[in-house]
Amino acid sequence: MSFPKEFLWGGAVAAHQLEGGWQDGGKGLSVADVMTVAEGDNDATKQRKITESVLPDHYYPNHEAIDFYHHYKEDIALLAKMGFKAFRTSIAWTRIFPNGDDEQPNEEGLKFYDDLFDEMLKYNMEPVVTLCHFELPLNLVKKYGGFRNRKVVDMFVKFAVTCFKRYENKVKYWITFNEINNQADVNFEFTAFTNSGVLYKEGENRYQTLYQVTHHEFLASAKAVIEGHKINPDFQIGCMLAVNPIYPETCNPMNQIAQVKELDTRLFFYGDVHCRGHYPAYILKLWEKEGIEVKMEDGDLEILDKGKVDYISFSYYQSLVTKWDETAKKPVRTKNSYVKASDWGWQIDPVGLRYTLNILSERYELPLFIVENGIGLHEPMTTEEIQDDSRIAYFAEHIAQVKKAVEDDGVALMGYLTWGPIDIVSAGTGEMEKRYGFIYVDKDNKGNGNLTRRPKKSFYWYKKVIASNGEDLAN
Ligand code: BGP
Repeated sequence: MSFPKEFLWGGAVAAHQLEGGWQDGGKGLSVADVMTVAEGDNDATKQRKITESVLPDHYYPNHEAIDFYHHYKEDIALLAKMGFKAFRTSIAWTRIFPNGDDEQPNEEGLKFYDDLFDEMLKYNMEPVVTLCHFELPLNLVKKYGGFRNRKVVDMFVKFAVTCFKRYENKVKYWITFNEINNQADVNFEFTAFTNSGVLYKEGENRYQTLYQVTHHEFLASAKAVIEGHKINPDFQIGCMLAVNPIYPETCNPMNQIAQVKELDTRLFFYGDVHCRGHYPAYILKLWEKEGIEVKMEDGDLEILDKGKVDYISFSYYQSLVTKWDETAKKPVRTKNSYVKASDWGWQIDPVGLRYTLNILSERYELPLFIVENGIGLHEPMTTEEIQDDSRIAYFAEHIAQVKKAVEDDGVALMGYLTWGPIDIVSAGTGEMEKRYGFIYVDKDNKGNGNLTRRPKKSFYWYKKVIASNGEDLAN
């Protein structure tokens, strides 16, 4: 048997992408509540609009999402039917501290997650909880500039500690910040907003902002790890990285340098600080050369060192390719002719997952946890069972590679969670019709539909995979 007996099979979601109930139970507005559905005909590049507040005549898909807030019992029962051993969700910060800077937590919000975790535990489903998954209180953006402001560090820690104490006996696995590194590309304004509540100002040095913001997030994460372990030494508190392995286009030596540069600044920098507890030499040099000055206070570096994470969780969807551009003197992206892409242009590469597991395992020697993997598909509404054979093939090929990493390469892996086991709102585009689920939800991009849930063919396939502990991948 390649997977250990206690291997955590299951799925993952984020509160804002499925809960709905945007004004229920005393919840405040979050960044996700002011994002529309992306428009445009190019699936790969369309982006969501961010509005200053909730405006009339705009459709905000996260407001209702799939109304998990009112359907969670039915949904958890369906996941339990598949045999889920773990379910990852996030705690919406705005249910607990509606404005982010409130004195007291909101009891109704705390109670909702008590009930939700109890429901999972009833089926022996381990909760895996992300504290900050793209849902900062909007008030923190407006009043403080999001994580630009050091004050937000302690607000996050207060939120984390409130959750640690309240759910001490229900939740063991925690994640501090979802995909902390996906804001590394500063040309992409959307991730600065969703990850950190940052709206770039005209003409500002975005890299200066990025590194200041991430310093604050590293501190917030490290402080949460330190405080969490005081509350319960058995807590497992991890970081979360969006991993897109980046291959060099050819064996041209300069393309290897392009790969090193890209991986360092987009991935390893974030993993290194979280796992090794200090800033790596390559980033200190980059700051020096680019004139970036990150404001730190006495004791910060000690906190980073003490607050190292217990494990590394990560998402994996696709791999990328880079080459050195001699004219621009920097790496540039190029296509991979060896792999196909999804309808949204995401390059499908199962072997890249094995590669990822290897590079993370070798570099950090920490347990790994795959907490997102999956494929978004167009699946038109039908009354028949959806025959999602291409999803089954995607998962079978990825799990086969995960197996090799565990069996042949000696990677220590805690579990495998698929992204969006039930159809939910896409984070990147706001579409409902970018479907990841084993369970179909009757709702479209405009909000039409009666929210009925229906298992797809893959529902029964994944159930069999879990029951056989990953041995039976046949369709
Ligand atoms: C990751 C996020 C998720 C999620 C997933 C799929 O970046 O952590 O929140 O949604 O990607 O992306 P999308 O929903 O844009 O297809």
